[in-house]
Amino acid sequence: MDTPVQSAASKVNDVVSVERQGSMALVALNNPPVNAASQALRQGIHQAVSDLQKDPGIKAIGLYGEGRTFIAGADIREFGKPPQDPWLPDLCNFLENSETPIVCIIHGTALGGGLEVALSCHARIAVPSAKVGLPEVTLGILPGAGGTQRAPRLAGVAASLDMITSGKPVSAQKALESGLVDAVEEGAPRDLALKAAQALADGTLSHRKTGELDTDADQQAIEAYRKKLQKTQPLLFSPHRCVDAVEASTLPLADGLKKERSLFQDCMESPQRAGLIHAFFAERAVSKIPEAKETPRQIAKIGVIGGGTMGSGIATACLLAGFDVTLTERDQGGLDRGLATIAKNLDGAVKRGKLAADKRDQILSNNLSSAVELGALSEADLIIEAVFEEMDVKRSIFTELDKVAKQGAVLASNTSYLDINEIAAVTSRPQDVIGLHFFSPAHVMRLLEVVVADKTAPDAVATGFALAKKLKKVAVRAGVCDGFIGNRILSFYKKAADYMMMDGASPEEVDTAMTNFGFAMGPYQVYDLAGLDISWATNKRRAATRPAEERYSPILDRICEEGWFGRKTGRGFYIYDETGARPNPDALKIIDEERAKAGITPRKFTAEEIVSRFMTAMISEAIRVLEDGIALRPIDIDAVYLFGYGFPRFRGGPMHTADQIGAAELVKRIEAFAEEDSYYWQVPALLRQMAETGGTFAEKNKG
Ligand code: TC6
Repeated sequence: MDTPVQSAASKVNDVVSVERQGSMALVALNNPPVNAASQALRQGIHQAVSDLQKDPGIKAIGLYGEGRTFIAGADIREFGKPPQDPWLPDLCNFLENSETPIVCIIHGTALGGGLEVALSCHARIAVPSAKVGLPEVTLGILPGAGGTQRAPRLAGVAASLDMITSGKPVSAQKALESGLVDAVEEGAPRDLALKAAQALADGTLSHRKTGELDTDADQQAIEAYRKKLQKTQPLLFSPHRCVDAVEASTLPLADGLKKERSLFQDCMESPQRAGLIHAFFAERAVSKIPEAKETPRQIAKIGVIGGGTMGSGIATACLLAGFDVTLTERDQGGLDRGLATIAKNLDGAVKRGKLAADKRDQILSNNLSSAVELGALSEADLIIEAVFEEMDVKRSIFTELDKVAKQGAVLASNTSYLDINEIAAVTSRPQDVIGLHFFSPAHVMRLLEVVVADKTAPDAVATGFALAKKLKKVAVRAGVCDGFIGNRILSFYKKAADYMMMDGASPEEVDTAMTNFGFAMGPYQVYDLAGLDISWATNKRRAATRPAEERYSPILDRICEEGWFGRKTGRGFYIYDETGARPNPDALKIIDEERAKAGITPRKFTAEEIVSRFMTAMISEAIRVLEDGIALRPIDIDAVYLFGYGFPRFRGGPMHTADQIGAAELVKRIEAFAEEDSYYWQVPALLRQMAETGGTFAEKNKG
């Protein structure tokens, strides 16, 4: 009998190593942080498996990931660059055709190209906590390494369409039920790999061959998805190509793979791919701030001042993340309303399946307390003020907080526009004062602007970011100015929409043009949803300081004078009733009257012109926000708009869009618009410089 060969792991390259255990071989992947299938990983796997295939003593191979996960996908950073051998699709075909059978162990996540590698192996074992998925569609592409062909052969067409067009990962258990994995087992990946390789060699783990599909049910599922996606995602490119690719799984494998490849290339060339990948990195880039190395302060107890929509939403978000929350209000009536809103929000979380019903009861009885005086917040580690937008009210609250809050507590204001320096100045501890600007509904929207005032301590900033992580929000660092990043830009481009409305475009035309561009809602739909009274109050606040040269549209104020505040009153720019929303004819009458008063003969705006003016206005103010240092990098502005303002993800954000349009073209547009209003339309210095000397905002993200 041969003596079993045992070897310490030997390196194939920096990220792949091989260990021999008798007639079994283990191939370990170690490419932190997520074992992305970079060129080195692909090359290492290829090299390891081809060496092992040549060894007649090796009967089976176990492939597993070291660190926190199996392969989390192709290396996204390589997209858009010239492909380097071995290509992932070629590697997958090579693995599938290996004479020496291969089993892989999935722990952490096997996503995208990672799952495609797994599907090419001859068997798959997942640990119970593992997740598998094909999220390529969220990046504007499709599973291009055989996923659209091999998943249907293992899990069926309907289950694969669901996974591939939604991009959502599924649990190990679900993957087992659908046939994507062969077993779910507890254990360390290396141990499982050895055991499974042995079982594969023994024949106790079957080596599954896949067959061809072509049934009526499959064809029906394909047609159903095609119809559904045309309705739900008409603007997106890749989901439709995903369906086409899955349809090709009814062909012989080689033909299906060929079709998949060509559809994949179409997706790679689509600008949506670049926008969606930019959005993926934006979500992660924003946490790279100067204060990232600071140790955040410990937060367990949070105080929230104000039980309105925002305060209750913030309290809900904190409760859902496991914090103890004390809500305070001026009087019992306000407190009761706030507590009722929190209970309603938690009920909504139960209905959406985000929270178990018994957990909701526990939260309400154990983690939430309330009071009508600020003294109740003396134990809080973080206090978030969310009362209405009036500086005097905020100042008096912070003066009081300075007396009652414990030393070291972070004192935050949820103001959307006001000066945090002025608020901090009424306390004896400006280093603890910060802006935490949530977006409504605060327990749903992902954006959190962390507003850093002149004297805010670095560890208070780090605390804001740590809080966002716990709340599963995207925190973006912002400087102090009227409206910070998001609302400052919004205040500016809203005027561009209002000027178009004064000059002849209807609110509905503007909204339709912008929703067709990809926004979740048009500006007038947003006005109505947020409440016109809020914008009316801002208009009044700014009236005294509004420069005489600035053009002003009084339409919104006039609508508010009628008591129409948008959705909450059933009327605004639109009328809302059980039949849905339709343009408000009385608002249109006001618009006509105001045009006549201003001596304007209304003119026609094409959808293209509306988008051009709207986006150019948004981008030009975004550039000024960057010039003023209010945002750290262009990508921070993109994240604010993607996660807080319904900006179409496939367009990557305003600054990514600016790069697509090009600096020279933007300058040309602003100069043309400036012929009719040279006060509003001004070329930002940075844009002019970029138009003259070249350069992109993408480059500025790196610096
Ligand atoms: C595909 O596979 C296509 C195949 C067809 C080919 C023909 N590449 O999210 P985290 C980085 S498409 C490169 O904070 P988590 C990430 O940027 C791909 N880098 O961690 C971050 O870097 P930073 C399909 C990647 O534990 C760091 O890793 N796959 C990749 O919260 C940590 O990431 C996907 O779409 C990557 N693929 O979540 C999966 N993935 O520290 C995308 C991550 O320098 N990834 N990074 O900022 C994820 O969903 C999550 O990262 C996760 C881990 C669930 C794997």
